[in-house]
Order: sequence, then C-alpha cells, then structure tokens
Amino acid sequence: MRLRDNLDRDAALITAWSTSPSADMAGALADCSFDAVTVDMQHGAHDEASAFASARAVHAKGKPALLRIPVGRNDLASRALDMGFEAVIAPMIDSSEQARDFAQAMKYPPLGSRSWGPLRALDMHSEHTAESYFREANRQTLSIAMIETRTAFKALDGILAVDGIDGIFVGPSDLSISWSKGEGVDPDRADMQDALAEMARRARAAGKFAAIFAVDPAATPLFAKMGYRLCALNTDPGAIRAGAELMLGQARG
Ligand code: 3PY
Ligand code: MG
Repeated sequence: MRLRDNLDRDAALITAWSTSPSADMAGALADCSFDAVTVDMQHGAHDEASAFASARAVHAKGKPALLRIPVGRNDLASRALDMGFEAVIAPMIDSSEQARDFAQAMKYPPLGSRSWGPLRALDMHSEHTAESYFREANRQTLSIAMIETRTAFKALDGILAVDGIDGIFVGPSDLSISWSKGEGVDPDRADMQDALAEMARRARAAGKFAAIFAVDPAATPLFAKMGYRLCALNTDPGAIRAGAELMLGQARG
C-alpha cells in the first residue's frame, strides 16, 4: 500500500486516472492490475465527496490513491492527506515559490505548516497512533509538482530543490501548448522528447522521482526507459472505450 516504498524500489509503476465521479468506477480501476489510482479534481468531474469516496474504494482493494487538486487549491491538498490519499499532484507549478507554498500545505512542521487532523489517514495507519503517524507522514505522503509549461521547465532545478517536494509530474499536453507557443496541443511532439528525458534525469539527480501522463499506452515503456517511475495511463473513459472496442471486436468476430 505504501506508494513511497514502491517508488523507492525504482519500479516503473502505472496509475489509472479516474475522472468520472464514481467510487464504483474507481474501485473497478483498482481491481485491474494498476499499481495505483489517481483521482482527478482538476479536469475530472470529481467533487470532494466523490473523490473521498473513491479513495475509500481504492483502499478497499489494497491500492494507493493519489489526488490531483485544481490549480492553486492547496487547502484541498492537506485535506486530501487527512482523508488518506497517499499523494497529491498540484497542477501548473511554474516556480519554486509556488512549489514551496504547495509543500508547506503538505508537510508538518518543521518542514511545512500542515495542520493536524489526519482523521481517516490515522485509521488507515498501521500503528493507529498519532505519534507514529506524525513521525512518518512527511516521508510517506508525497507532494508532486506538475511541470507543464516552458516556464516550469526553466525553473525545474529550483522546483526540485524545494524541501517537501518529493517528485515532479510532467503534463505533456499542456507542455506541448506552451512549447509550441500556443500553436496547438500534441503530447507526442517530437521536439519535446529530449526535454522529457532531461526532466526525468534531472529529477533523479536531485534525489526525487519523475512521473508523467501517457495518453498513448505505447509511450509508457519509453517513458520508463527515460527514467520515469510513475506513468498515468490515459483516463477511465479511455480505458472503457479501449476495453469495449476489444470486446466488441471479439463479439463480432
Ligand atoms: C497534461 O498533459 O497537461 C496533463 O495535465 C495530464 O494530465
Ligand atoms: Mg495539464
């Protein structure tokens, strides 16, 4: 269940991406062989109630749950940790200052200023004591800053240097918009590939992990080779469409 331990093992993990506000759907994703399920409150249709119910459904299947918060909603970040999410992904982090604000909300003193109240997280914690949860929380819960603009790419080393930022998450679609100066969106842009590889390298050099969103499942092994330790694999509607078309193909011969 411990996402941090699995990431430290240097395996290439794959997370499902839950956008439909349904705990049943998130539970079904957790039933598949994904290593984790990410609940998306930035572009997904989840509200707090569906996100927290989804975390419970994912945990019931023995898998870790990550939450992507909407832009700048650091108040939701620490609340998500209280509800037992193992990691929070903050979108559109463009500077070390923004990274620091996010990390502050995520980490207890002395690292940050997270307020005490890990109601569900404490229930889930192996020892169930406040003292042991407090001791382990800053290490076991992960602050992940999304890098998805040229500005963020230029600020990468500063963002990686922020204490309390555990890893980065590259958003290739937004990055492609910024990379092309607004010409279009293409997460597979050939002229971005070196930068993608460089970000994984620089994260590793800073002692942090790198994650990335893979629209195309075939890109996942390539990202793993670049050094990405966590890949998000498309979305729940994408998985349903792919699975349904596969079944329909079989049904129709
Ligand atoms: C992006 O590619 O911009 C993302 O945010 C992926 O979720
Ligand atoms: Mg994005």
